[in-house]
Amino acid sequence: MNKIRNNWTREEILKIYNEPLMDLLYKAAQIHRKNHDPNTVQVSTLLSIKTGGCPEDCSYCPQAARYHTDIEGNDLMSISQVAEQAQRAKSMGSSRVCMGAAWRNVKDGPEFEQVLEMVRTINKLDMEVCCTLGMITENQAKRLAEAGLYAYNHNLDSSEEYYKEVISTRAFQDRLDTIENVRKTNVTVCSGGIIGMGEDVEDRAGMLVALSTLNPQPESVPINALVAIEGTPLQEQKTISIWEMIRMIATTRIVLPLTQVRLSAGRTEMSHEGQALCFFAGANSIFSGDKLLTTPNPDIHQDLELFDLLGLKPQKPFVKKAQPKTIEKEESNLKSLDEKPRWTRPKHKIERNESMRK
Ligand code: SAM
Ligand code: DTB
Ligand code: SF4
Repeated sequence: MNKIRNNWTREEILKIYNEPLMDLLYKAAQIHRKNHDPNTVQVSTLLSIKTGGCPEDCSYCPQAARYHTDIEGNDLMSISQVAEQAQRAKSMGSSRVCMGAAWRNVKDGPEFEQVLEMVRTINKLDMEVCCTLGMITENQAKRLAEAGLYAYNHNLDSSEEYYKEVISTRAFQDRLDTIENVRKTNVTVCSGGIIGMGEDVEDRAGMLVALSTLNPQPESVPINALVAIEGTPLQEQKTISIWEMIRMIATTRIVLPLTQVRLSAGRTEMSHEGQALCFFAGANSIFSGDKLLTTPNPDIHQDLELFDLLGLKPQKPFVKKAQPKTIEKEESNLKSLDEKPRWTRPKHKIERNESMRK
């Protein structure tokens, strides 16, 4: 086992990121093999349970109501639809379902109760359940934990400095506060970010400082390549080179040795060879299924071919941590508090985002 360090500096991380590639790959692969089975990859399926119409201004996101994007918005999915999709994902070899909602934050009320029921339903199918619902309070985190939630995804997205260039409707500290609320429960933390938004390498290192100095470190870290969507302020961004993804994955593996590192959005642009190098560098998780939340992802047959080619096996559920118990609503001592929390509304403006407004 590698000793976990929670005091990485930006300079140290930058030095690792910029090492000659063969040295970087060799170091990352050694750490990977010490801490994980290198032939096992965790497979998660995304389910957009509430699509579009989000009040936030995240410059990368097609679901922000203010941008002119070509997505089909939907109200909250029914519990039976979710159960059917989860069952299908399970039969395709997925061990985790990650439910995403285009919300700024969770509001107590009937929709949250419905999400809690979705969590109970999927946990009873013996799959790991993850949610990404925006900001949550401590009481909401506890209620999700009681329903049987395994992981909560809440990305830091970039360095604290670059975050202000991407989002003006909330602050980096709000993200850290939600992660802290999740940490007050036994739900695991999934938090990562996006590369290719115009940030520099220092910002990538800054994001890894923020993630690696969390104590405990997140159990999973998704690394997304920006999917540049027409109608969003980042529509003109060029797809990042696979070499940048490989360096980012390897560096993440070195500073977060025990974490599941997820090769997330952007795989449709990556060759099998490129993805193989990402797995060698320490990636050990992917999203499967032909759709992420709103954008395409390689279809299951392409991924099966890739797994077959590389001799990879999908990870079974609950190998890293035991399955949480589901407590039914009637048995719970926790109640809806009908809270009206005041999350930050930072004052800065992002001109690029303003000019893309409807
Ligand atoms: N609304 C919730 C939130 O923001 O936390 C949950 C859903 S949000 C779509 C989840 C994550 O998807 C974002 O934090 C971002 O990292 C990622 N994401 C969104 N759009 C993306 C894009 N175009 N390319 C890559 N990643 C993207
Ligand atoms: C994460 O880090 N990436 C996923 C998941 N967590 C929620 C989302 C990727 C979204 C890509 C753009 C889309 O499909 O809308
Ligand atoms: Fe809303 Fe999440 Fe998209 Fe930001 S990333 S606009 S919060 S759905």
